[in-house]
Amino acid sequence: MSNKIPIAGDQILRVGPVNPAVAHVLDDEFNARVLPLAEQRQKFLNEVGDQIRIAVCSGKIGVDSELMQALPNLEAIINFGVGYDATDVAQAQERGIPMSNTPDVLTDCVADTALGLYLNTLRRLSDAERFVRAGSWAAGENFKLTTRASGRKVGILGLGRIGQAIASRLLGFGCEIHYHSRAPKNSSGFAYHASAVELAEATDVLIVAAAGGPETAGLVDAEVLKAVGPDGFIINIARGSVIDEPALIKALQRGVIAGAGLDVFAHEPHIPAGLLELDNVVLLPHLGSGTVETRADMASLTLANLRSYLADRTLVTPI
Ligand code: 8YV
Repeated sequence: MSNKIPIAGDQILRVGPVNPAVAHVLDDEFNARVLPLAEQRQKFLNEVGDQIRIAVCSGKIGVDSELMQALPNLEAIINFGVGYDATDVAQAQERGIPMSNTPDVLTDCVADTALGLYLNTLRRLSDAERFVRAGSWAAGENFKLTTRASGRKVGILGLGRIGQAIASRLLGFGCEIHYHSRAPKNSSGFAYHASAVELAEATDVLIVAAAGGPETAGLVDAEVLKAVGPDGFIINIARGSVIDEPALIKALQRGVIAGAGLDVFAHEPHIPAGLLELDNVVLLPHLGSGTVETRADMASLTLANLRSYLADRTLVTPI
């Protein structure tokens, strides 16, 4: 049960580096506590863990199960980012701890990134630039022919806000949109498939836009990859956990699928050597929402949630 006893700045905990604008306000205005690095963490939690009432974290470093257990008086979790799979949501729900995220403000930028990856992967733009920089074009070689990106059948795995924004962009490229979600969204007008395998079988490119977390972990497995097929591609702007990464590497190495465009990975910022070695893969450093404008909007929304909780124990964008 949350209570109305005023929350002091040092009862707020900053978990992980978070966005600089958010960190600045937490440090300067609230004098919030900062969760120390691993070596000093236990001592810190033993000393002040029971004083913490609000945790501010990010989609990359959340309030995991162990940390949440060490915060017995935690009342609210404020997450920078739309995805919150780094936080133990089940424990938070069990303990009645509300959580906010930053939906909507990043939808366009993440969808733009998906389109960038889509075009880059099918037309091999990064590979072509490497070819130019290596002097191969100047030496008289021709770059290999690539795959047409317009007018394809594209499957969106997870037709939430971001999935829909990707779909509407692809319509501009004359693509036919198919999708799989937990439930059909008939109002979308797109073709629904009952499983990820059926979606992959029906389409040329599979775009992963499903939320991360236990429900979607490994959803794109060896069977789905086989259904994508040797002329098919995968794009992932969601979470690395949604794809079985070792199975993806094998599929790329053995020509089970034609290529992949990835902004997210299972153990960021680690990218397996098996992916780094391949040139039919486009690799990005989880930059989906990373524009000046969108990060500023995400920071504002994160702080609006914090201030709202401090003022009257409500959240502007609860999950
Ligand atoms: C965030 C993201 O920038 O919002 C999300 O879920 O994946 C990114 O766009 C990141 O999580 C912030 O830490």
